[in-house]
Amino acid sequence: MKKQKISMLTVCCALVAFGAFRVFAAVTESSTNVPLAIPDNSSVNSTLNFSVNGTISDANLTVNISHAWDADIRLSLSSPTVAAQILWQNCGGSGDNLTNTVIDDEAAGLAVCATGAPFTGSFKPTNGQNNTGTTPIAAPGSMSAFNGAASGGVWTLNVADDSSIITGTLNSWSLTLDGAPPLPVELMKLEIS
Ligand SMILES: [Ca+2]
Ligand SMILES: [Ca+2]
Ligand SMILES: [Ca+2]
Repeated sequence: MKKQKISMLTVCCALVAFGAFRVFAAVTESSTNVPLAIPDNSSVNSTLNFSVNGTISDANLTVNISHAWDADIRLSLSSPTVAAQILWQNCGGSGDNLTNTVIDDEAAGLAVCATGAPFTGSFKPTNGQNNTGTTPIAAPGSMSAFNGAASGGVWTLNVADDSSIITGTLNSWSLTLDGAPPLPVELMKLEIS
């Protein structure tokens, strides 16, 4: 009887550990709603249906954009329950593209916003500080605004172009979401009894 209890506990622990690993390690999912043209002096919405649901403890956004005048680009991200956060604006001057650009509150900020294209690496949300006077600067949002919210459902990335003549393409984007491992209810009951 004791042996049975111990082996039951082992199974429970293994299931809990497996469940935690399977569902709540950081999960990356990519938008299938790409590529999309970024219209001149306008914007486009791309969606990503995040299939794994949990409570977010950290959210990072990765984008790949072709654009021959980066200062035109403004990125805003909204989750199923969190309003749009402006994450990138007015950076890169006449430089080209955002290539594997990760927007991460835990990364360092850009020392200079006007240069640095194609911004490969991880950066805090930008505040467009070097473009003052040419374009309205909106209050920057944050990726941590998504912390505590549910991960599952349709997220929307709005890619805006704020100046005429040069256009671009949203090639791809993905979300990497992490969350605390909850214990499945049935396993908790077994452990208590
Ligand atoms: Ca601009
Ligand atoms: Ca982060
Ligand atoms: Ca443009």
